[in-house]
Amino acid sequence: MIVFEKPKALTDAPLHYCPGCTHGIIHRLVAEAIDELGIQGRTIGVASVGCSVFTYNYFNVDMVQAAHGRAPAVATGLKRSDANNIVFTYQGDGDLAAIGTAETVHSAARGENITVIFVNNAIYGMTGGQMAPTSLPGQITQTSPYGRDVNTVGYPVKVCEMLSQLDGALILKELP
Ligand SMILES: Cc1ncc(C[n+]2csc(CCOP(=O)(O)OP(=O)(O)O)c2C)c(N)n1
Repeated sequence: MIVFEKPKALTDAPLHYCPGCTHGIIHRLVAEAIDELGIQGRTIGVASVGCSVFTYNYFNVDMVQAAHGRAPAVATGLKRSDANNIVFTYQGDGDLAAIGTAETVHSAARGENITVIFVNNAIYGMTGGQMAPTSLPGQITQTSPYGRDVNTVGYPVKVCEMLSQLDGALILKELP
């Protein structure tokens, strides 16, 4: 009897992530959900820019690479072109909450029927651990060696709380 195996929605490609990184675990959780829902054949993932830029090698579904921060805009097009598509993005906090803030907020405001996997590690990982909009007050990063000083750089952006205020994000639409 098989009690543990790799999800079908993951390829056999070896992961490139650093030891201790949680992207691999999160990939697995997403892949398990795709398997359980039986949607592998109609799922399209949108890879973003950041440590997880190579997700298109790891998910065993159709994948599209978006420019930095633009994954929700690409996902919008993929979903609207065929409502049968199940479309998800996979984005870090630098991608989603900094350069891609507009795409994040406006796709939610429009109530797009897409799934956004938000991997918030509170830094820019790929470029060396700089402060992100989500870095916590006092958090030490490469660009805040004495801790994030809210008096000079402001407070963290609370993305989920912010999006929860948008009517478009809250209206439940009928799924295809
Ligand atoms: C247009 C553009 N601006 C800046 C960069 C540099 N850059 C690459 S990844 C990244 C941030 C990645 O951070 P995050 O989205 O939090 O993902 P992580 O690497 O932490 O998983 C930045 C600023 C880029 N590649 N393209």
